[in-house]
Amino acid sequence: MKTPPPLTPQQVQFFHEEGYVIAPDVFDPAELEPLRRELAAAIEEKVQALKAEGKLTTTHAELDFDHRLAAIYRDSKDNGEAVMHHLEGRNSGGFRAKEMFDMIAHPKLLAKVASLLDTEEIVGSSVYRLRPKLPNIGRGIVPWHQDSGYLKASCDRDLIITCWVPLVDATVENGCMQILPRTHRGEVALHHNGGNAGFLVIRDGDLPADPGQAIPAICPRGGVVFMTNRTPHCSTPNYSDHVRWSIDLRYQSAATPNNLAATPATLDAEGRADEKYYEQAEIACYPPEADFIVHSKAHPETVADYAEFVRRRETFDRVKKGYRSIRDWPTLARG
Ligand SMILES: O=C(O)CCC(=O)C(=O)O
Repeated sequence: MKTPPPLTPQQVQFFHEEGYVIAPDVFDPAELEPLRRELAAAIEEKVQALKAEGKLTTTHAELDFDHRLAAIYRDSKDNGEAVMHHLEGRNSGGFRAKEMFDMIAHPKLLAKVASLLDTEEIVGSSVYRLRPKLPNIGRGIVPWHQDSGYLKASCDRDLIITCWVPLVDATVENGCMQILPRTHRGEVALHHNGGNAGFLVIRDGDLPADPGQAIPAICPRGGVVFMTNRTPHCSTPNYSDHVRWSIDLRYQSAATPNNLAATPATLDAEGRADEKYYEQAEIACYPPEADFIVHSKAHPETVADYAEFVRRRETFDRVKKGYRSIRDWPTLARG
């Protein structure tokens, strides 16, 4: 198969100077359809379960994927939350259907990531998220943060790339991200626990630049917003009538600390792994969630297929309770 094109040298330069780059045409929008269909099927599954339990009468089956969840939430906050929880927390750690993995491991995306990391040895992170941002509800609003705020401080100087992939056109109206450009080279800013919806937050005064300088990361369906782990970003409310569906995926060079070596030899009666496992998991920038090889020119036989991806994630979910806290941020003062 022909190797898909990397980012252009101009796009790579822009990324390193600005801390982000928006590539409008990474995918043919049709390539997002399998994931959109799978999500639509998962919504239908939960709607039918809620109906069978007598909690929901109007299923809104006539509405398309972009509108159905918004209507379910409008009718009943509890049902809307139940459906979102079903999607986001499916199998206790994020949506992990094959169609999601196919996006994470998509050759077109990995070719672009390789050009930003400047290596063909790429590790994918289980810290990927599905974000159904519903119209006019608060919990989709993500406060200012750098992804490094969630990662170990020892990885602050490493490059971990976030690929933000909208499944609908992302606009200012439906709450696309806001990005503070040219601010990714300094120290990681002070974050606080207890931001909106439980997210970490950088208070305006602790941001490396005036938030008024932020740019809206408008991105069409098929495009990708690439950001560094130290690029401050947030997202605003969705004022449209549809769900702003997106996924965010993370990648790093195989030379950056990871937990690939962590595979438990034994589990005790409480399901805890042996010490060696935790030591090897601890090395990673984000110890609790499984890293996996998504691309390797030197050792293609080590690249995880879907079964390996699921196996590693399930192992981590089973034994993850033993980790120390990732980062000791203070909590926002109330009042
Ligand atoms: O999707 C959003 O609104 C925010 C995404 C985000 O904060 C992230 O990908 O780190």
